[in-house]
Amino acid sequence: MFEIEKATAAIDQADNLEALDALRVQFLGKNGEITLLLKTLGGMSPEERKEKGPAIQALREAVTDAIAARKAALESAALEAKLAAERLDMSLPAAPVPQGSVHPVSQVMDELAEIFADMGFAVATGPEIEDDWHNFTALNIPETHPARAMHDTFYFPDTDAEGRAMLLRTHTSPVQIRTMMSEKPPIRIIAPGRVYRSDSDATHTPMFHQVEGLVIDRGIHMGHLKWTLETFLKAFFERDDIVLRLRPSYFPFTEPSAEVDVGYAQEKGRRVVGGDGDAEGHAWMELLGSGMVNRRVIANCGLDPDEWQGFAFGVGVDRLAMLKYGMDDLRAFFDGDLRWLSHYGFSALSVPTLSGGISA
Ligand code: 2NM
Repeated sequence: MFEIEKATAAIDQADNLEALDALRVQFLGKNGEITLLLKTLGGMSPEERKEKGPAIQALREAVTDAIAARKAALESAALEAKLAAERLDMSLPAAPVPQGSVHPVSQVMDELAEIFADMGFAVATGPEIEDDWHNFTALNIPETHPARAMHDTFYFPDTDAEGRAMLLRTHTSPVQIRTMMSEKPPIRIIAPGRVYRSDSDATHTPMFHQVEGLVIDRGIHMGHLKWTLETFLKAFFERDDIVLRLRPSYFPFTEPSAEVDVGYAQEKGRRVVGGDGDAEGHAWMELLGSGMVNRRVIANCGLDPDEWQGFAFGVGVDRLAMLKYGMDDLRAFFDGDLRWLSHYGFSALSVPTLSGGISA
């Protein structure tokens, strides 16, 4: 005998949607208890049906309503639980906690781009696989010149389609050559990037990073060169007492050429850039190569050297990073040791800007 109180009690106690659906089948399914009651109406006399029919329909409605009410309650409880479980604490730091860091070489390259952008220089890039014309010949380093051997070049076994020897660039100067050939002066660029020389010991790695700068315009002279390097080094080392000494030197691609020394002091076993190299407790350290671009190089790029002059300079990025951030072993730069990277690396979020502090 079907009892509505027991049925609604069971429905109200169903503690999940599966249990509730099992009860719906039990009462209202094809062979459900109420369905069977409804089927008994067919065998009744019209009078009996008139009396029992509304009562059975009322049972069916009561069960249907109870199931709908329980279903709504269970669904809203499920939603509440889901919302509670998915609540985010907006005050927590981003998860997972960031573990990567910006390599000091990348950091210094970003700093260089920022400093030189402020002086109107664009960043230029070019291929690391070069031909010997762009890497040597255009730069006034002829076939037989000892400078070619000096650079300890990595050559490829085959030439390119034009029969030119292919190599890994030994400096970023071919980027300057390509820029002079494709852009109209005035030109103000820096070319940072990887360079390769067959050289390996405590202070030399076969791949290292260089940045070279080039200015081509009318009436450019060594005063522009010295001001540019002084302004750059003051911004990079974040101090005003940077003193430069330009020493006559020789490069085939510049004439005249100058080696640029910077004054430094020895503090707690490491070199700290700043001060007059001739002052007490100070000395000079060779830092950059530079000079006025050789008129033969300007002509090689299709420009008239009587109209256009320029200066160029080059410096090791890895060396700049070591001096500024105090590493003493160049080889560790390329070991990929996570302890070294987390010690010397920079946050990806601290982008160098002149307004915010170059390395703050
Ligand atoms: C240096 C030193 C001196 C240099 C010259 C040129 C170019 F393409 F304009 F001729 N690019 N870079 C240069 C001059 C590089 O590095 C030690």
